Amino acid sequence: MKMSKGQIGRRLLGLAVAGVALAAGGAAFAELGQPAPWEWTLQESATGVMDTTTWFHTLLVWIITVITLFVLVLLIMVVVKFNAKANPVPSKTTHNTLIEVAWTLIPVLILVAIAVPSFRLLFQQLDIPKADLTIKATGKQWYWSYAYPDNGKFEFDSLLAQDKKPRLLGVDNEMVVPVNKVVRIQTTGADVIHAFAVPSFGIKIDAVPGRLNETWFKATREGMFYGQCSELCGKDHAFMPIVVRVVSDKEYTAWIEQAKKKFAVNGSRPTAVAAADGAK
Ligand SMILES: [Cu+2]
Repeated sequence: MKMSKGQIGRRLLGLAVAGVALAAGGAAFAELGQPAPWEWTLQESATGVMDTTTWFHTLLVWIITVITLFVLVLLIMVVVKFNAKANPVPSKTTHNTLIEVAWTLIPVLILVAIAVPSFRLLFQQLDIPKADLTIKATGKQWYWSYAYPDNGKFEFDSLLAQDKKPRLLGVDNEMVVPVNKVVRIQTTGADVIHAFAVPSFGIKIDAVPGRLNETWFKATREGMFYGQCSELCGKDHAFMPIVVRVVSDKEYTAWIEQAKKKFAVNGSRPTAVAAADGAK
């Protein structure tokens, strides 16, 4: 099939319009705290670290786009201007000092421009501020356990709840934290390596048996935030979601009181199991 120039132009225009529409609609696909159908951007941010991560990501996309287009233009120029047909008598040029200095210096400057915000983000992630609250998240085959050593000293299990929405992300007992407080997460694996990750908070850290890794977040808005185990850990790797419920100070205090009673003695083990243990 042969297309006329007009047809090709119209097709390209159609593609461009579709691209712009998709880009404009991208924000609509993103949902706070959870993935959305056809989402192709990062999940909406709920912490300072994720704000910086999102900003840095956008910066890199722009830099890489400009570089790619620039190289494309150079390639086209080479093909059109410097082919054998256009140059029956080849040029004998071998050096051009100005260009050589430029193509060494400019990439160095670009790398420095990337390195500065990159290190700033790394420090923001790794330099953990004074924590208001510590939670220990233990990855197990295949669920998470959360311990609150500060208040109440209780621990409970968090298992996938098939009947809850969003599908494959809901759990029976979610981690609950207060809004605008620095939460330090200490994580370890009870059996194999798992990874604790919540995209909206910009955190992802391995939970390694025999070792305590830590990370932190300060959620700036209330709501439900979903994540998943992010290290292939066995057959039910896909079925051990992470759910963090961010609530007000008042709600948090109330929850702590409730949780202390609910999880204090027997953890979240079914009553029958606990009773059997007691009978031994
Ligand atoms: Cu896992």
